[in-house]
Amino acid sequence: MVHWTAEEKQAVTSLWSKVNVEECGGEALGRLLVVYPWTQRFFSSFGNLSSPNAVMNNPKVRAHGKKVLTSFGNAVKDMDHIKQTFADLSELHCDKLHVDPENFKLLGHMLLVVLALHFGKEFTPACQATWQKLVNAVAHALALRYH
Ligand code: HEG
Repeated sequence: MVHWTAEEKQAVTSLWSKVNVEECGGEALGRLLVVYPWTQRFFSSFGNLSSPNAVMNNPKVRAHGKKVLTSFGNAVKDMDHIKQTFADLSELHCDKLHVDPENFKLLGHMLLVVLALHFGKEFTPACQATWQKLVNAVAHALALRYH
C-alpha cells in the first residue's frame, strides 16, 4: 500500500478543494485525445473529434472528463484505500471497455499538466511530487484487474 504523510495528504486535499472538476476533467481528457489520438477509439460515439479545437470544445468530452475527474476525487477523499475504491472500475475498464491500462498513466500525466497550468506557482515541486504519486496510485489501482 502507498503510504502518505500528513503533509502529503494536506497538499493533495488543499489543491483538490480548488479544482474545478468540469473544467480540469474536460481539459485533461481532451488533451489525452489530442496528444495520443489512438485513445479516440474508445470514444467513437462522442461525435466530432476531427481537430484539436473540435476535441477541446466537444461537450461529450467535457462531460466525460468531468465524470472521470469526479471519480478520481474518490481517491482524494480516502487516500488509504485507493485500490478498494477503484476495484469495480478496474473490472469495468478491463473486462467490458478493454481500455489498455497504459492509458491510465497517460491520463494521469495530462492531469498533472492541467493542474500545473491552472495553479501556476501554487503547483510547487513538492505539490507536483505528491500529485504524481497520487495519479500513479490511481493508475495502478485501475490496472489491478489486468494482472
Ligand atoms: Mg474511464 C467510463 C472513471 C480513465 C475510457 N470511466 C468511466 C466511468 C468512470 C470512469 C467513473 C463511468 C463508469 C460507469 O458508467 O459505470 N476512467 C475513470 C477514471 C480514470 C479513467 C477514474 C482514470 C483516472 N477511462 C479512462 C481512460 C480511458 C477511459 C484513460 C480511455 C482512454 N471510461 C472509458 C470509457 C468509458 C469509461 C470508454 C465508457 C464511456 C461511455 O460509454 O459512457
